[in-house]
Amino acid sequence: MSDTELNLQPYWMPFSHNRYYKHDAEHRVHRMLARAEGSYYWTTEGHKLYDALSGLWCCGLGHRHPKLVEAVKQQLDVLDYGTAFQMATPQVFRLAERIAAQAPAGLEHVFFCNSGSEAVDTALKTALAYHRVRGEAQRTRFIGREKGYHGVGFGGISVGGMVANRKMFAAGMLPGVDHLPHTHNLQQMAFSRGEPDYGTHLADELERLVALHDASTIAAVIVEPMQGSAGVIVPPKGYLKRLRELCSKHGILLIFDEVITAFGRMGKPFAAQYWDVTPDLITFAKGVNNGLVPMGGVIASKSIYDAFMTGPEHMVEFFHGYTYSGHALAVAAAHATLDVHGEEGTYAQVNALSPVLEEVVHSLKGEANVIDIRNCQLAAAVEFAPIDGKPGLRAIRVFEEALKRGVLFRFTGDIIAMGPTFVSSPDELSNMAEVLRASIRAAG
Ligand code: PXG
Repeated sequence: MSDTELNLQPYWMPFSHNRYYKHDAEHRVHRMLARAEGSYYWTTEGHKLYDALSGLWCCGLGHRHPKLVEAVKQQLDVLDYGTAFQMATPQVFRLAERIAAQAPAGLEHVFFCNSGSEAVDTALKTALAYHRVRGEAQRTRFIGREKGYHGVGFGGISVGGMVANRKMFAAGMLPGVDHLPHTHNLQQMAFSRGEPDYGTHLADELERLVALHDASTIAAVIVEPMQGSAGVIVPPKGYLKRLRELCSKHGILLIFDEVITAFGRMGKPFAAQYWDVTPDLITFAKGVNNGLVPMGGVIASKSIYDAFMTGPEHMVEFFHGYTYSGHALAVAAAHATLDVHGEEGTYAQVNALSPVLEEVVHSLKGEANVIDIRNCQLAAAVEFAPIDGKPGLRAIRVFEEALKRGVLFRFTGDIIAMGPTFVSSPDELSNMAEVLRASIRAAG
């Protein structure tokens, strides 16, 4: 079916400029996907696009990896949907065991859901209920961070720190949420490679919030170890360690939202290991099964899980769960993903590619309107000075120029973000950066 035969109105596109996309065919050029393989998409016009964000950060192994496709096909021949409450499959138990085995020591129990937003909801609810079951029910406050993205549930937008995602829904926000300051400071850290030297002290703002609210009212702090959606904001050196120390000192749970960082992008199973900081809860989604079938989850420490395991044994311990928790197809895809990580040495691949990404993106310093370049393992972003009075438009123009040249970037505000597939070659990364350079020049 060609673009012109499509009725574009019924589909309300998520997080998209619906009118810009639908009203002008020019704006849809190379933006209708037909198929994908490895690190590439093909559009309905047959135009080939290098996928510079691995889907939406989820397809690190590339699209339609044969082992993953086969695993899901085989699962379909055996069991489609298996009822999730009070029943289970051997595969879901094994998957939890495998994930826990890769997690930092002490994080031993895995709760499954279907997205990052649900994982965040699950983690926040776990934190609240945990304090309640151990007799500290007054610990109800959550601390998030400015510029944080924790999905789109009411919990996630409440602890999140992106104004556009919050302001429309202000009336529905969770009460009792406060925020740490974000750590991005253009004057102090523009063009830092990897972790910036500046900003460690910003973790101490938690002490100020504790002094304001009293530790006894605070349930948890939730942060993305690396802020992905805000445009790859890398934690200052020592920042996460300091947060960990302060949370431990005050009996506050630390939640790492690893929806983007888990399962490969940091060159380790989890960012917690990359930074050698162990939180009490980790959320994951996306990479757990390479985006093949929606899946998310939370990994909880032994002490959190154990705290729930009280009362009569025949009773439900945690009144929480989803129809599709541990969906058989998602589980099959996740097993295959973990297999491929082992067989193909994914983490080593990411560690080898990351310095290449750093080199090629930082080579864009000096291009017109580029005001910052950031990178962290296999994630990077280039930030532009906005066009006067039209914030966001410059990045859209760069995005459109890049589409013509065969690369699909992610734009958000005046930032172009990159999260290449783990299976990209150094040449593909360098081509990606050169396309970005040419697109910046063409966009003017
Ligand atoms: N937490 C984090 C840290 C995320 O990055 C979510 C929760 C929500 O996940 P779901 O599965 O509910 O969408 C995310 C999602 C981008 C981009 O361009 C990032 C996300 C999603 C889509 C685009 O950076 N992150």
